[in-house]
Amino acid sequence: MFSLPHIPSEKELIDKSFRRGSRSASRVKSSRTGAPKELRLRNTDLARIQSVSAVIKSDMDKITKEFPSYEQLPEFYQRLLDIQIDRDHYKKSLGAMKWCSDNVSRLERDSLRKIRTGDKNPTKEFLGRTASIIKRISSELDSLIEIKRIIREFPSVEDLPTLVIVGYPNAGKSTFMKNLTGSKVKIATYPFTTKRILIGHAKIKYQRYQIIDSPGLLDRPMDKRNKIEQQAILAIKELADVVLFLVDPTQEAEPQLNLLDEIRKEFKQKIFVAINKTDTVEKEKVNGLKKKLKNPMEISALNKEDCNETFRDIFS
Ligand SMILES: Nc1nc2c(ncn2[C@@H]2O[C@H](COP(=O)(O)OP(=O)(O)OP(=O)(O)O)[C@@H](O)[C@H]2O)c(=O)[nH]1
Ligand SMILES: [Mg+2]
Repeated sequence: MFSLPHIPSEKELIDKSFRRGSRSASRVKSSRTGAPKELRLRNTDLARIQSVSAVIKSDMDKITKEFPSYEQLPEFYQRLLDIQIDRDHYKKSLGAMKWCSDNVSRLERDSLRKIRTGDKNPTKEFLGRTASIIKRISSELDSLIEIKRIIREFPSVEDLPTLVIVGYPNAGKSTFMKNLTGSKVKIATYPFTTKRILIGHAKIKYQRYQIIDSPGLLDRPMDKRNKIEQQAILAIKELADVVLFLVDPTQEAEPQLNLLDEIRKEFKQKIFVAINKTDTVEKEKVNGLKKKLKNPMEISALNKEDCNETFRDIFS
């Protein structure tokens, strides 16, 4: 979706640029120009400094130019990033790349001038100061590596009628998603298996629909919700045309009903409710739950046909 430049770590950048510097220096040193020794040594230092600097500037400038700025991201992705990182930190980290490039350029200019005017040889000092400039941006490089990982995992949202599947952890959301859309989502018996918004597609005749598997939500206040749950809230808020709320009859009913109430109050989209796992619980239990819900569907997400039918009911 976005082509993102390589972000080196502090160590990688120092190693890479210094290695390139050494290589250029030895090339000049061993070249048979017939020039006097002193001149050759001077050219060796020039070559080393210029190469080190070129590598750093090229990496930093590429990041500054190609890494999307926060403002360039579509709004939904900004919100998704907001959940996971501090946006000021994002801006500051990108700014640090330019700071590094500018400082290395300045240092290079000063050092080259010293070499040409025959002042005290500045090579060692140049290398030491360059390394400390890079060390100064170490945590910003790490942040950008993390931001890049997040951006790469962005779901690719399309402008299609969209169903968001929500519910308690372990309710069977991903199982439903997998059987409806064929997406290879992870399913497991432990809660919070799904950690981010995942997108799949299903069709009715020629119309494509976007189906979103969201992380589990717990019944607790919004400001207590973790980053994983917040993504589920964002999916409802920003992407859902309709919501499918799965109730898990093998788990305690009350917190799930509270959660359903909250979602009904908080969002204006139509919420469909299905009692899942009806293949595994007693009929009385399902009937007990049914009394507390208005006309819920009864399904087993393990059964593909149930998933297809639920989907068609929702969009009919
Ligand atoms: N018997 C039965 N088991 C089900 C059904 N649906 C899901 N499961 C099982 O319930 C467990 C949790 O399923 P998931 O699909 O991972 O649940 P989830 O809601 O995506 O869970 P999180 O991602 O952690 O929120 C798995 O062991 C599934 O096999 C069902 O209809 N019947
Ligand atoms: Mg899941």
